[in-house]
Amino acid sequence: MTHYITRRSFLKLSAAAAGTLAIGQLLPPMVAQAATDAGLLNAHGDGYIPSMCEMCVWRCGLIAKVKDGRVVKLDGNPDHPHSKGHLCVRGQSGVMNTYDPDRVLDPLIRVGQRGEGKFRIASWDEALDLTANKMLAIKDTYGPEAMVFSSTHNLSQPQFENILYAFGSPNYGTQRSLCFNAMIVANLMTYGMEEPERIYDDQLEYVILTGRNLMEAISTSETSALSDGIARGMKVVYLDPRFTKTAAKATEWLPIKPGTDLAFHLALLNVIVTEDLYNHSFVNDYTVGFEHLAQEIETYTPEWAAPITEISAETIRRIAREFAAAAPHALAHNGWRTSNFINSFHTQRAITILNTLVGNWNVALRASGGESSSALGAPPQPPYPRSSAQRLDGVPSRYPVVPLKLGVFQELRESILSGEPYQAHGWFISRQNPVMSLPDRARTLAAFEKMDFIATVDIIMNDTAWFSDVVLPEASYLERYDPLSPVGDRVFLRQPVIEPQGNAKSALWIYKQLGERLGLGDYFQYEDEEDYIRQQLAPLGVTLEEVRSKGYAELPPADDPGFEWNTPSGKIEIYSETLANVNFPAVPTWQAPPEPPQGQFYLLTGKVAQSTQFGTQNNQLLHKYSDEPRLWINNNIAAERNLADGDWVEVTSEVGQVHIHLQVTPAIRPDCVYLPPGYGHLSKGLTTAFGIGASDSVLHVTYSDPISGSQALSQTFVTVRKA
Ligand SMILES: Nc1nc2c(c(=O)[nH]1)N[C@H]1C(S)=C(S)[C@@H](COP(=O)(O)OP(=O)(O)OC[C@H]3O[C@@H](n4cnc5c(=O)[nH]c(N)nc54)[C@H](O)[C@@H]3O)O[C@H]1N2
Ligand SMILES: Nc1nc2c(c(=O)[nH]1)N[C@H]1C(S)=C(S)[C@@H](COP(=O)(O)OP(=O)(O)OC[C@H]3O[C@@H](n4cnc5c(=O)[nH]c(N)nc54)[C@H](O)[C@@H]3O)O[C@H]1N2
Ligand code: SF4
Ligand SMILES: [Mo]
Repeated sequence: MTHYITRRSFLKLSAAAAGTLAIGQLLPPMVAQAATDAGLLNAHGDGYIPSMCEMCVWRCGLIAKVKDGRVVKLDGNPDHPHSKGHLCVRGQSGVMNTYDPDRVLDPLIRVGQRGEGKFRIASWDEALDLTANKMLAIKDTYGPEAMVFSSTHNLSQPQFENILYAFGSPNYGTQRSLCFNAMIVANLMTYGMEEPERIYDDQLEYVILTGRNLMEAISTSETSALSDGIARGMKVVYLDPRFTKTAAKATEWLPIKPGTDLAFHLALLNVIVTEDLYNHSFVNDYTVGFEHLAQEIETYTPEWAAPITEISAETIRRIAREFAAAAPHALAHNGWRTSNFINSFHTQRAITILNTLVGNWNVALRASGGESSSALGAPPQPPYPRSSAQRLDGVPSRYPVVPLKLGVFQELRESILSGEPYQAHGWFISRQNPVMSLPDRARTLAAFEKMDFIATVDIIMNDTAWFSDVVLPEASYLERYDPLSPVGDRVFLRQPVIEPQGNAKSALWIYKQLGERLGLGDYFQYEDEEDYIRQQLAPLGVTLEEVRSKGYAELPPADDPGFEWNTPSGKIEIYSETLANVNFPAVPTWQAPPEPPQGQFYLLTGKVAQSTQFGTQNNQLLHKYSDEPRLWINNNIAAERNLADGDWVEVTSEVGQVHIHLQVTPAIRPDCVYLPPGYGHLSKGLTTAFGIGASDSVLHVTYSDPISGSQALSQTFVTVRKA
């Protein structure tokens, strides 16, 4: 049967699915039993079941209301430290993630040309056999390294990683270099840890947010802590070329010139050192290299930074003094998506050092208790085979300080295109949409053309699945188990609150089945999903049955490392010998980023509260809350250029062109434009989202920060003219 995905055939498919639902979607029996025993479900099987949200990577605790075998409402679980009883608008709309009429509910095998959208429905056996055979053929002909794997952070990533490392490929693309490499690598070089936890206690008085738009780019716990802090008078300084919702809540909005945050922070360091406002005993006892910094920043005065940042010297000096006066109850937030410019690594290092100089460790920042997961069990498995092949993304040869698990995804794509140092032939993708998230979409599609085989695991026909040869449909987060999720001193359970629709399956099942077909069964020593979780829970002495009704189990408290850092010196490294050894500046130093030529604009990206990346625009509930995405342009510039609100414009960068309606607003600097992300889909299998807006990935030029490998997402310059 040829399944040509058009709106009509999707509707036909979904009508068939709805037919099966109408005669009674089932609750998973063991889950329903536990909820009934705990008094959460009534005799008809209606009531409440705890689980976890997956509308973004934050994984808040939820309580699903089920009625007649269907999920009808989602609320926050008050016991979860992230959500504390609340779900954001995306979390509350998660019902339509499961009941999206565009869900892929059967394995699909491509029958037309790539990108044509012609697929036929296949059985799991056929789709998995085909996938395994193609992967093994590539391995036999070119070696395991010719298979590339990529996935974005999720709970079944350990099973995904088992497939790739046991298969023997070193080529692993994650979203991290498009997201937070600069921040993570800077933290590793300074504190020897990926990300210290930020403490928002009642004492915090002063926060500097560098492009961290917490009111829209949501992390529930931090977003609500920020609101609470503002309500009790905490001062918030917010740097962003756009007036975002966080700017609206901040005490002070500084519309900094893009790419110059480094100059701003270097000048803060200059004032704090030259005016002797730093914490001498903390610096003496717990840091190395202060004198190198003091020397480097001598010339970085507020007067030097003012014309660069377009923030006055008085303002910079005042903020430095206020920050130091509030210390240690002061926090310079190191951001999350810190992939803006090729100097973002130094910006991040400057921020870590600003925190260090005022000695806010264990007051505003502390070691994160991330290692509590080591208290969990896991099925036994053999060690991975050693891969002698070079990684295609240039880690560590060209990126010596980037950890392997971070990688440099956009460089991996470049190597596929160049065929150097060797040619990749296959790509296995899960829970990721590189067609949209990598810069320069045309190059990503060209890289796909070089592939003999592409397989994608997703819940909908995302743009990457649209260009794949096989699509393996995962059950949605309300329909499946995942490995446990440790958060602080608890471990949370994702459990199915309804049975999967159609033939969708959990990732735990999919990877085990694929692993066995690849001859890697030893890496998947669990009977089924419940057995896997039982093995995880075993050392805690609690049963899965006990965890089901509460949704979590307690973990033994993690050790508090206090004032110990996992750096070569055991101290906070203001000067990093590790960086010096590979010929990178060992203390932050000014690097001017490129600026747009006359008449062009910086193209900015930034999250919106009602969608997650590129994966939720097709959600029919969220769609209702979303305005048409338009290109923001400053009102004075629009007037100068005779452009009006709503005009249809042509936006052109050196690599691509899009067309979009204009939004004329004073809420953006005159030298910038902003395109809300997540639209401009290529997949016609997304019938709600297709045809709306434009994708900035068409315009983004590929630039990697040479130290952290972060893609510089604000470093694309565009022209705008009436179309
Ligand atoms: N609702 C929602 N929440 C999310 C997500 C989502 O998709 N939707 N995604 C999650 C993820 S994966 C991430 S990484 C985080 C990201 O959260 P954030 O770190 O806040 O990142 P963005 O929203 O991408 O960008 C923040 C701001 O940076 C500004 N900006 C651009 N260039 C510069 C510059 O040079 N300097 C300064 N100071 N600002 C600049 C942009 O105008 C934008 O407003 O959000 C998380 N939370
Ligand atoms: N232009 C531009 N590019 C960017 C950014 C930007 O703001 N603008 N942001 C950058 C950042 S911060 C990040 S983190 C990356 C994100 O980049 P990606 O990770 O590539 O993008 P997502 O849209 O988050 O991809 C997640 C995919 O998971 C699918 N999915 C959802 N639920 C499930 C599930 O239960 N199972 C499975 N198997 N799949 C599921 C969704 O349908 C979606 O296709 O993009 C980066 N690139
Ligand atoms: S922040 Fe929102 S979308 Fe993300 S897990 Fe929490 S409720 Fe879900
Ligand atoms: Mo991200």
